[in-house]
Amino acid sequence: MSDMRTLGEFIVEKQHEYPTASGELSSLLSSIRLAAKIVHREINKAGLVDITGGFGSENVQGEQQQKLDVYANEKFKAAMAARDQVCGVGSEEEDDVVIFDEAHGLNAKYVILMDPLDGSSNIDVNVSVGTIFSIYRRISPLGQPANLDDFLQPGNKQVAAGYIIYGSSTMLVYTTGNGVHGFTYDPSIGVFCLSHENMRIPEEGTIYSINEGNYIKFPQGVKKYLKYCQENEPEDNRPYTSRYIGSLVSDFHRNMLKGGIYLYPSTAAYPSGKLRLLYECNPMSFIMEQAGGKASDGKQRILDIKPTELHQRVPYFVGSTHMVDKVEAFLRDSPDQE
Ligand code: AHM
Ligand code: MG
Repeated sequence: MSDMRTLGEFIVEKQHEYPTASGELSSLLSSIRLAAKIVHREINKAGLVDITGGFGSENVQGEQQQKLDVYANEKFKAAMAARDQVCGVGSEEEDDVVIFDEAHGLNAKYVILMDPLDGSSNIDVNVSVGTIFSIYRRISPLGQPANLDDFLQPGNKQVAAGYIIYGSSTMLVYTTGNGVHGFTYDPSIGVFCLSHENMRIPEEGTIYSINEGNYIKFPQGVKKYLKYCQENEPEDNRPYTSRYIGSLVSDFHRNMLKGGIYLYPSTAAYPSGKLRLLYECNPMSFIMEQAGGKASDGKQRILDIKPTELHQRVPYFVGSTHMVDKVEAFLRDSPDQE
């Protein structure tokens, strides 16, 4: 039940907890809130107007872009460019980083990385999609254009991260490193209301989420872990339940609320995993750790990986701590031949 605090009020309230805060991050989060409302509106009319379907172009990873991918990318970029807090944007939908080198961009201290519309192939079939974002303080000096190094920082340097899920209701979930908070959008008044303060994931869960169609090429450790999930051990709540939407934000959100694990290991089509480190795995991992869960590439903490490329992919295991520990143990005990 909402306690009638809005996202805007909550952001201001939290800012007071940091005496040195200048308000720029708060203002940046407000820009995201605005773009989220616009994208929410567009997604909700996707079935009504001729806006769904392929856009005819491919993004840098060779995937077909949907119209709403492009729309969301433009809206989030425009919301960032219109204010003074962001000096550049990295996006799944942009081949290269976009640097804001006008006067206000030069003096802005944050960069943002985003997947403006993740899981967008689900829109045509009325399944939930999401926006994911990750915010860093720039490392290049103020007064100069930002550069790629500002974006290639490890995830443990994030100052904020969040996602918006456009589902049966639209929600915005974010962290600034002090817990995870969720806000549900009330479209009748155009406001995000606090609905999930201080979200925590159970340490142990009973849901596993993976695209089992790729099974044949999974690492041995993952195959063994899946068998473990399916074994009949009622005292241990096994067999677990399999749930896979194929939309990271939705699968993640459900697992965070109920307890579970999401896995995207290496596959035949994606030998390094499918998901992108900088704007999918890092922000989700920051949120997951802040909610008391764990995120790993199978061997190491996602947030400690030093990125080398903007669109880098990584195997991904995220969710309830004990479940991620378990899959790591299986991977350690059953290494694949290199
Ligand atoms: P996208 O960024 O091209 O939308 O791909 C990311 C999506 C995730 O949301 C989802 O978890 C995953 O890809 C599903 O992949 P698959 O269809 O291979 O199971
Ligand atoms: Mg994506």
